Amino acid sequence: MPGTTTPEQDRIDRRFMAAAIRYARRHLGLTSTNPSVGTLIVRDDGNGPVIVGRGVTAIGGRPHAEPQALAEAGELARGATAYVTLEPCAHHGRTPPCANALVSAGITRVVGAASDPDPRVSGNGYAILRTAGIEVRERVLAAEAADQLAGYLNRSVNKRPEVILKLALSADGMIGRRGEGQIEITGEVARRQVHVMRAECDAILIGIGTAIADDPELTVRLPGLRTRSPARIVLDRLTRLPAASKLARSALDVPVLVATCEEGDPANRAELERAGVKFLATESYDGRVALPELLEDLANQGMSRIIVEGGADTARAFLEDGLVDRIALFYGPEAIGSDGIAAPIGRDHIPAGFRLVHEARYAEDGFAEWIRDI
Ligand code: AOF
Ligand code: ZN
Repeated sequence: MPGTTTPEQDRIDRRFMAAAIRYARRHLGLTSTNPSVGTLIVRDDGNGPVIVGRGVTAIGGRPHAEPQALAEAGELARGATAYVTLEPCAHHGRTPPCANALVSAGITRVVGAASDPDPRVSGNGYAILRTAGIEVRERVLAAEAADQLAGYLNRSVNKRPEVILKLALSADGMIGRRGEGQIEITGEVARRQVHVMRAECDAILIGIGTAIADDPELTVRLPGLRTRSPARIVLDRLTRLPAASKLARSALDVPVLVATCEEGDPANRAELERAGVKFLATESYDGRVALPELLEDLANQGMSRIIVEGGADTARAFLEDGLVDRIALFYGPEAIGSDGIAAPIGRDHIPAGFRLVHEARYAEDGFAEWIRDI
């Protein structure tokens, strides 16, 4: 009930919701079409609030977060508060609705963050709780939860994955040097952060120019996270990806999807297929792969978050089509000079409608991230 929360209760609610959001991050990128939701069961027996149950949507998307947290809490759930990063579900899927599970377990207060646009849930989850006499507080850290759930929310609302545009910029706003392929702009700590971002996505996407010039591997190479490499997608209208590329040679270990058009080279395609590369049939528009249709197909395959990692033309194409939802810029300390390839955007040239949500320093490098509302 708005207006009846004391400042002390508000402080507690924000603290535990922040913890629930951090907990939900564990399975970001691993829950397929389902969002990675976090639930904490918290009770206060007079000595301050204590977490007695935790749940995060299971890998693959089920079970949901709430029943897992309730199972851990057991009888301690009776009279406790549940913190949920997304409105609890109200529909009968493979399991009964989470809203009903919270009621049956004897939870007396529910604090929610993001609302669920899924028409089976939207408003109905909270209604089940209120009808059962549970006190419900909505929208605590709603913006923070929506930031984390952006992949799921985009897929539900816009029918396409969240597109994250990641660029590493030199001090003079360049992303590379002409004719030199991959050059080091940021240091090791920043590169590791990129690998964490990759691990939380369903696919990494690049243009064929970058695939040929840099011959990148595009995997997650952090200790303990090597199994978290998402699929690699190459925009390759004419099917030019070399069969000898690192991408093609590793296609049996980590999926490679080539978005190609009718005009693509059939002989090279056959060779790539033998190497295990998969193809996405796409339309061409204005001499390049039609991006809205491609994204729709990827959403239909269950993808919720795509990270676009280059090059400049691919970045520009996504920006021009208005298909970027999150901009993640890393800034190295050194300038490249006049033979550099200019980035289509920079710290001072962020398209309208985006707002700054994170800033960080990774050793010598800077980082900033912007999102726009869904
Ligand atoms: C929750 N808790 O942890 C998650 C929820 O196909 P189903 O039955 O798994 O339902 C998918 C929907 O459930 C999904 O669209 C979203 O509305 C909700 N996800 N809900 O109560 C959770 N992951
Ligand atoms: Zn549920």
